[in-house]
Amino acid sequence: MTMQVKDQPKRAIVAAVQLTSASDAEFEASLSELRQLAKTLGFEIAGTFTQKRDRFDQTAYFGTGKREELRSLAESADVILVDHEISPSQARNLEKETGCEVMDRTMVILEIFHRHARSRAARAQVEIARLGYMAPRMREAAKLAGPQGRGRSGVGGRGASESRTELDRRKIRDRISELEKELAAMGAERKTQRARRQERPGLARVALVGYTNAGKSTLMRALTGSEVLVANKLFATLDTTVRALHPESVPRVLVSDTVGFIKNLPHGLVASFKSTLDEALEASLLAHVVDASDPGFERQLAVTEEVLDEIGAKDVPRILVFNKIDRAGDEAAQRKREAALRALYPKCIVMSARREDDIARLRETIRAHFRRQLVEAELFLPWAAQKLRGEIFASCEVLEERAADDGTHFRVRGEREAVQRLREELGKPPRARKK
Ligand SMILES: Nc1nc2c(ncn2[C@@H]2O[C@H](COP(=O)(O)OP(=O)(O)OP(=O)(O)O)[C@@H](O)[C@H]2O)c(=O)[nH]1
Ligand SMILES: [Mg+2]
Repeated sequence: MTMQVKDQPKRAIVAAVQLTSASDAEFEASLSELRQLAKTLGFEIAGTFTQKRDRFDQTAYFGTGKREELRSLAESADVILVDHEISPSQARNLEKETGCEVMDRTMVILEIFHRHARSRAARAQVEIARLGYMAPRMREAAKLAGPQGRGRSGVGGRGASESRTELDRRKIRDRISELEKELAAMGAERKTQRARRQERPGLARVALVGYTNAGKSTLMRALTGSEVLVANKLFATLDTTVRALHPESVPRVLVSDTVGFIKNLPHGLVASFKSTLDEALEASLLAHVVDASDPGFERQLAVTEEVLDEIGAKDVPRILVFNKIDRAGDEAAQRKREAALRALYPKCIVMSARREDDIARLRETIRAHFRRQLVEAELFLPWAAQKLRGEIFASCEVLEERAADDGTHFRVRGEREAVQRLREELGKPPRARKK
């Protein structure tokens, strides 16, 4: 099985069985998403091929008669992309009958992740998921190759092919455990980095989460002035990045950009990206970004909520951000969409990442959320402890400063923890104080 795409764009047929349980709208939305995924991989769409059925054909996904039809259509194509996860034998049979390479939805997504993974951790995570996906398919390939490769007499053939499969299986298992060890080591490293971040005053963290291509990285850029990758591709981002909200304020807010979600995200990927998302889970606020211009936004929203649930982030407070409103048609259409969204989700933000004012409003909403968690306090800084002055200014907003005979009185506003830490530091006898 090859997953290589040559320089010449490959021509792909997007193919799917519409089960009786799938509504037309749902089915269409899923197909158009698969087309997007295919384009992300650089395929040229040669056509769409569908069949209504009450279940998948066990042998080759489509029914026998329909496969005849597909065969003639397939003559002008290189790849058939199937919009479901199909079994290794269904894929092999479909390949044999059509002469095209067959990739199912899972494989397409895995391939995109594979190409977009940059960091060591993301690469290892994707490889684990790919190996997990490939293992049963290699067995299938070996089963088919077995009798031919060993001659039809069958003497020793079956045994030989089985032991080869066994060997491959062991190799895959070993490789997976090797990668898992690497990841565990990287996890430990990340933990220290994280701990270091936590030591710093101002723990306010917001994570941008949401469906792929919703505009998370674009918002990350706009909010933090950083140069993260933005692309009109699915799964452009595979690593979590963390930057400070810009311009800085009290408390200092850290923003993280995360990997996007998609319908039927392969399970291997959910598991492997959990650690990346852990970073996001430490956020005390989630900004759930949704593409307001997508007619299927409700499905996107539901998928994201499901995954958040799955990774244990159900109870993290969140703001719902409907982005890309500028793409929802002309001004009247935009206003109408906005009103509809507000009626459905009264507390949501409706915006466009292309509008400065909207970005400013989002920034302010995030700040306000964290400001609400601030406390006001009186601090007294004796002359002998002036070294801590810088720390007060760094971790709190100073509302008032009054000099007295024995030191300085401050009225400050800051995070409860930051104020508490300063209090403790100031309460210590001079020699025990942090230098
Ligand atoms: N018209 C319009 N386009 C936008 C807006 N926000 C983002 N985009 C575009 O949408 C595409 C995807 O944006 P990204 O920021 O990469 O999306 P993402 O959510 O990070 O996507 P993944 O990393 O793939 O999960 C890019 O082409 C952006 O330029 C917006 O408000 N309006
Ligand atoms: Mg992104």
